[in-house]
Amino acid sequence: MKKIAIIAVAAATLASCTSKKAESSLSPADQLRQRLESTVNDKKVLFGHHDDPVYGHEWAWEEGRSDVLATTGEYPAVMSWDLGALELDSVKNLDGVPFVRMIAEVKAQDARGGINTFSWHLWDPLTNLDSWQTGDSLVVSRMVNTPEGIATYNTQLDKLADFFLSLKRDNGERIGVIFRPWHEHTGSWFWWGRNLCSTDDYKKLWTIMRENFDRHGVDNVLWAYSPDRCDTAEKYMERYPGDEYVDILGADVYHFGGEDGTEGYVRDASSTLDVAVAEAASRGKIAAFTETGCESLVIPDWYTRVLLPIIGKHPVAYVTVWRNAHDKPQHFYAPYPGHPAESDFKEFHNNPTTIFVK
Ligand code: BMA
Repeated sequence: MKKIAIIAVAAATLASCTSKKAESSLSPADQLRQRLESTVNDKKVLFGHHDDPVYGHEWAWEEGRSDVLATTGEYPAVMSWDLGALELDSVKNLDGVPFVRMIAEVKAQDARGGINTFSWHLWDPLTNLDSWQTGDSLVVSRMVNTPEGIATYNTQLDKLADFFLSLKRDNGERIGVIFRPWHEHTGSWFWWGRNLCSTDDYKKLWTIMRENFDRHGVDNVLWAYSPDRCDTAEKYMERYPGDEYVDILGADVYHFGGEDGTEGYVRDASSTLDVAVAEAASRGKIAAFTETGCESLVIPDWYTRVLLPIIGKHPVAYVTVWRNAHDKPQHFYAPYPGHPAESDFKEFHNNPTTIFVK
């Protein structure tokens, strides 16, 4: 209830400072930008979970179910999705989520006052290798520098642009969403990673994408840049495509190694978010903790003891944890009913700073 009250007050404040005319002239992306900015100004943080309402720990594809809902009574305020395989004309994404269902859930999340964000674990358009195939270090170079590569990349982008344009409310208004392409590029586990392409070629992935989306008239996307752990601004900004291409400065940092890994996680998440927050502030952008988590929640009070202090020190609009796989029992990042981390997660949910939605 309290969370709904917060959203209602925020909405009323926004409505009172913005005339109806000015509001309707804002693009869906700019409306979402305002929402995220006011979240940060109010010192709140939206909680997010990947694929939350379509499957969870040991269940899949039921409607209305969610591990976060089952443990807290509310849905995550941010639903995270992945578009991988849309570019192949597949009806399901790389983790088996039907795109038709994803679109329905995006609408449902918007209707309950929540937000949607998308990543893209795509297949290499020229050789059809998945995102994790790093044996060929010329993939990006061919994609952005050869006529065949650019044409094939644009064919993929046409499909993504059409997908984003199709995200509409019942009244026909487009739904503002976040898109976070080419993520974790400061590591080298995806074929667009740091050791697999030049800085210039990485930036071209963004510029070609943006030109394509602009040609399609996509006006409902905020762009998130999300490096993996980086302890200096120099590393973080090395491949930043430019202020005109980015709205949200993120960080993808996971907690590995259980309790032994706590110190390293807190250090790396803090140093990366220090940079994201400082760069966002100096550029008029929004900072976010775009991906994190402690797999299996081997630390039962991880949410309140480890994560909450980090986000308390870093003004981020949202924090997103990765998925609760239905077919890999140890691969989950939010607790499910009966898990030892459940009561701590309820406490995290009840903290006055965290936002979930009904
Ligand atoms: C990884 C794992 C994989 C999944 C991929 C894309 O972190 O969760 O099982 O296929 O993300 O969602």
